[in-house]
Amino acid sequence: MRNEQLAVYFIAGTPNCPRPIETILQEAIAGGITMFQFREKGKNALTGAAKKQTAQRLQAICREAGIPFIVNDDIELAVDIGADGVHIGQEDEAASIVREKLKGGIVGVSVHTMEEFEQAIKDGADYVGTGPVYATATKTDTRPVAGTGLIRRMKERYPQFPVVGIGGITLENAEEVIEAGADGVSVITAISLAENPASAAALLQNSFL
Ligand code: TZP
Ligand code: MG
Repeated sequence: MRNEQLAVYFIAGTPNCPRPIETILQEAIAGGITMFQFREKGKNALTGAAKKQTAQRLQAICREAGIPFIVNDDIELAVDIGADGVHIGQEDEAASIVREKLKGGIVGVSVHTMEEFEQAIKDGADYVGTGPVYATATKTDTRPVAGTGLIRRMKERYPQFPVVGIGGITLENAEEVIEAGADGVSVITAISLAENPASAAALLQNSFL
């Protein structure tokens, strides 16, 4: 993958979306998102066949738009439908094992310390996500708010390695995350609950100017 593909990384599952997730994804793509992660979690999350069918519809939308379609956690689903990649946490299998199962797909890993970051690099991760950079209500079992300091240190030590910030990122603070050195911002709420997901995505892109 290229670092630029992380620029505006939209993450969503049906519980995050007040309108059909397919519609919101299409609007976000029109606004210029560079990558999408299907993260079907929490209350009323789809499972089984419904989850798979939704994943396949979203995958088709991403393919048409030429952006990577990444599946959160569910390695089996990712392999089953031939997703472009998976995103895993510290609780999941090592990136090296996941990479093997995925045969060439993108493997993203959530990290919260420099040690976890260096381990992810050793394990062959393609990119890491780190946060929560700011307070978020979207995920309740997060680590403490990290601010932008870790991103800064990570990119000082490994300038080329792709890093994306996550957690509480908005149109207002996205620039700060990029300024700290991140290759991009990953957001749920800032796009999924935006009145106009297309313009939200476009404004997030503007954080790079
Ligand atoms: N991991 C750390 S914070 C978070 C995840 C999945 C939630 C990000 O959601 P939002 O709405 O962009 O704060
Ligand atoms: Mg996880």
